[in-house]
Amino acid sequence: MFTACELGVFDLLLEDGGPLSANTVAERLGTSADGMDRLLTACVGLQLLEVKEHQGEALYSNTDLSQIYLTKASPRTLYYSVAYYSQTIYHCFAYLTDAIREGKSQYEKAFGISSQGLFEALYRSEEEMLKFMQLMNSIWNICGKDVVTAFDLSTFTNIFDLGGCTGAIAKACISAYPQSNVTIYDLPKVLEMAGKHFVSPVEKRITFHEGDFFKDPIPDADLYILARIIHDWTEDRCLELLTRVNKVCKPGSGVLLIEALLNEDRRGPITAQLYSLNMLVQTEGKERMPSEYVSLLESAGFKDVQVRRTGKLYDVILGRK
Ligand code: SAM
Ligand code: ASE
Repeated sequence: MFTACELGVFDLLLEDGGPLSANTVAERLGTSADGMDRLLTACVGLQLLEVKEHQGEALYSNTDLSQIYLTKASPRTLYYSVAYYSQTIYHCFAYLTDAIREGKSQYEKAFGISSQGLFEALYRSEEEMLKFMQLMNSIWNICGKDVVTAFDLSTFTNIFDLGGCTGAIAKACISAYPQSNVTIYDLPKVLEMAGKHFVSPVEKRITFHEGDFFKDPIPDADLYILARIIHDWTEDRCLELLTRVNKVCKPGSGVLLIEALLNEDRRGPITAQLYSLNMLVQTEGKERMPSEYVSLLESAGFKDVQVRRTGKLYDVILGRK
């Protein structure tokens, strides 16, 4: 799947329209004929391609699944997620055995780098930063609306998205809540990239605020969203960050965590279980159960903590000061 995506197999079959032979695909994409023939056959086995015989020749076309999720131009594309999994996460998983032995991230080992911290490594070049941001952005095309509507957030009009990255959650918020204004709080270089590639200046209800959420002031707001932030960090760092957020909250203000929740008995869902291994090989964090988020939020001073599952990949936890 990774290779077919990266070579542009699904994009070619979409653009061309008609079913194509392995030879034609190989020619158009500049690959070996034999290699492409085997790859397309394997994609049929994975149900990513359909094949039919025409005058003794096998002709390939996309399945609905690959057309929707694996072509670059689709509004629900996961192309950029697949690219990141292929180029980055897959390499870290090659060291999963070491990660389990040592109980720590293998990211620097996998890429032969050394750095001060997680995001210094992830953002070691503009190219890497953009790839990570595209990964972060893509899943919200599929479940952004579900996470921002799991609770009624219409009473919150001044929203800060801490570590808001490409603004995907901010866009989902302003489209679900006509009264809301959202500020994306993130590191300066991330916001620079977000402005260039992801957020249009026409969008007056989205603004940027540069800062380091561990060190710099966090401005006043009635709701703070932290999507996939807590799962990146150690228990101590999480408590430090949530306590900082609690300090700037007024009574009645809220904090909304968006994360992939494990079941309380940790027997599932399989996506969250695998994401937790992903957090191990790549970060200092992990995926958590609802009770763990409730206790983190309560330790940071929040109360009335509620948990909602969306039935999709990511779930939500709402706390109040
Ligand atoms: N919330 C986005 C989402 O769910 O798609 C992005 C999540 S990403 C895992 C973590 C985000 O936190 C990145 O955009 C990163 O740049 C930002 N971040 C990391 N450390 C930060 C810091 N110290 N201050 C502000 N933002 C930070
Ligand atoms: C992080 C999230 C991720 C840090 C590193 C990461 C993911 C991959 N590497 O906070 C996200 C995985 N989830 C999806 C839907 O791709």
